Amino acid sequence: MINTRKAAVIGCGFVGASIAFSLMQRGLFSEIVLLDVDRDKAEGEAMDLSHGLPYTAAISIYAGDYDDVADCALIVVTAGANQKPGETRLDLIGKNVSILRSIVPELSRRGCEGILMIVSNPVDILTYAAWKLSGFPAHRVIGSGTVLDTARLKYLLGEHLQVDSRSVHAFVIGEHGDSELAVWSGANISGIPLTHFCELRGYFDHQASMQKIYEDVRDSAYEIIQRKGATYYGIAMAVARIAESILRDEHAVMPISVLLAGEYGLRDLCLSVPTIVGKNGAQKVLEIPLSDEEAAALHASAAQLGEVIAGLKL
Ligand code: 6V0
Repeated sequence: MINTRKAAVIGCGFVGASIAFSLMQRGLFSEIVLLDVDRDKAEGEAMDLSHGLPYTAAISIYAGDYDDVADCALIVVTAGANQKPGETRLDLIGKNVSILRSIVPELSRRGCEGILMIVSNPVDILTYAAWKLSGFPAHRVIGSGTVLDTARLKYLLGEHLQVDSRSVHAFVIGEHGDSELAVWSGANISGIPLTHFCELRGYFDHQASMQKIYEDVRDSAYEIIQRKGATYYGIAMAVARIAESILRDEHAVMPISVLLAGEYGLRDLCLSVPTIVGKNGAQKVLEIPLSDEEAAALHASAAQLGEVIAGLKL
């Protein structure tokens, strides 16, 4: 049986601890289990977070083991190595697939019925591996995907145009990584086509601006890691937002990483495309209109991920 008010975070490093903090602030769950191979780390984070409880809602946050995870409605996996300066996300595959192999069978063995959300990188590859290793239905295994990259795009466009980033409607799709793409053809500011809005603001150099903003989004993690060693607050808020849509069955449209089964002419790999997110996880993968150039970039991103997946022995 699922306890709809219970979540687990597996891996309590920078990202896992920040996610636990973010989930706690949103008050979505009444119980949060923290699990890490380094039990002391999980216990320390649980103690630290618990000391904030007098200022939030009544939540039980504790370090646990896989038996505690079994009935969770949401299981977030952040265990694994992070990028070191100069490393790409794809450089982490070997280490992180083997960590996933030690985690996912523990969940399957206990018949977990909650939504499994992968955050560790390379997130698309690990989401696919988690789906394969778990035997769970595909809609229950999702990755945080390009939800974070989409937030970065909205933020940078908001700054550029001096408009609230929540009024910016645009997606980053494809790999959460170097081959991702921005869907400029559908981007708009509360219904006003992007190029039209730019012109209202006195900007006419669309091509150059879009390229610069895309590169800044794509390279954000490298820039942050170079300065502070890791990225964690942005992803923590993105994960809490996905969790909220699952818990409240909101049917929000978000570019999570999902298994494709023919959408966009792609199959047997996970990558991010706009998807309706609700209590069953990925409720429906949406096929949005893409320009020819965007469709080609999505296929190139998929080809790169497909090659990596072909090399995995799952
Ligand atoms: P970190 O601070 O090194 O934390 C990793 C944690 O995982 C450590 O506490 C480890 O002890 C723990 N761990 C390792 N193996 C296991 C295991 N088998 N079971 C349980 N716990 C284990 O790394 P950080 O938190 O910075 O990053 C974690 C992962 O998130 C990395 O793969 C990052 O690349 C990835 N990120 C993904 C993002 C996204 O948008 N999807 C964004 C930022 C980071």
